[in-house]
Amino acid sequence: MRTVYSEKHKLRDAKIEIHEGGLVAPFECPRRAEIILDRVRSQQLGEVIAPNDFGMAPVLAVHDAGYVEFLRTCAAEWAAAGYGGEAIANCWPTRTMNSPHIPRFIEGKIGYYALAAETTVSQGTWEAALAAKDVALTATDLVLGGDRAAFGLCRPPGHHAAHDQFGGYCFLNNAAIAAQHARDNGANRVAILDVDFHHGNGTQQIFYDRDDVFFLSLHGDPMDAFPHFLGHADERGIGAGLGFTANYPLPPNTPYSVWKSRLDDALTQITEFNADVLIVSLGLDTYENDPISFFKLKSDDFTDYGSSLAQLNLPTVFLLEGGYAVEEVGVNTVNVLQGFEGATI
Ligand code: OKP
Ligand code: ZN
Repeated sequence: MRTVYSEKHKLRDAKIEIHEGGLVAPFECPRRAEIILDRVRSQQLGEVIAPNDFGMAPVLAVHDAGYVEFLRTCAAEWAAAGYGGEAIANCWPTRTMNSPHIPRFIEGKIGYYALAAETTVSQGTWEAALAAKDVALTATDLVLGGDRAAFGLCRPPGHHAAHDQFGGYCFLNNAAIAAQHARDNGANRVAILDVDFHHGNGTQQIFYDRDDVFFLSLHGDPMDAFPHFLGHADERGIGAGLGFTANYPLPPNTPYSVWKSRLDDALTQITEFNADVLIVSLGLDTYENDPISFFKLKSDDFTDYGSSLAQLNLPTVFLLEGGYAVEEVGVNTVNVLQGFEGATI
């Protein structure tokens, strides 16, 4: 399969992340993408191509215009306020302060649009996020054009980004933008399968009331893991969307055998949905040695489930999300893709 990659991911190179009571170098770092690209090349997965520029329309099809303008201007407004470092939220409209007014000053505005504080908006973040959505859209076009599958090597990731919120290392929701693009270009039903360790709260929120995009996610139970406030099994969609969201929260130390049985259930639901296109939010942080996650998948397990995904026999777009065991993230990513390609259907 072909891989879509943009060097512009390197423009997302934040220096700090709030983690366990201190500041650390961000887990979501440029080296992740370089290691994955190296592995794609050394395993000769297929051609590596650059993205096309799709402009802003596919972004505005799923994200709020004010939010997008905030992302575009945030780093500059932070600097213009005389603030140093990287733009970071420290105050939110919480449960007891939920007025709809959006502050004009950047310190309030960033709190309004943030869903978590670990993620800064550094210089270059916007340009990298734009490149990532173009990577996702280009990979989607390959599949809409007849490729069996394609890999969008997206960075920064996207699945935590909601209609008008960033956080969890995500700014634009690449998978949601891709799914809507598929809907607008001939696919009647799109399934988004999120296998990242973390719940894809942003993707769920964007499609929660819709019956044309089925969102399914396996993840660490939010009672124990980020994003803490969404991803419970009783979240199943609303209105027309009821039954078109499926969550599989799983406990600490979940082994592959248990994870795989939940995956098989999700795959059955995707088959019954009769999807035209499958988008996989491909996080590799289910790996046993991931530094911020608690599942126990081994490298060979990624090959195994890649082969199961192929059994759906659907045009499939893989979009990179998380995975922070940097030295192994290339092997684990390409294992999924080679498991998919090596499957006999
Ligand atoms: C982004 B993606 C761990 C805190 C983690 C943010 C995690 C973002 C994950 N104690 N905080 O889903 O891989
Ligand atoms: Zn994750």
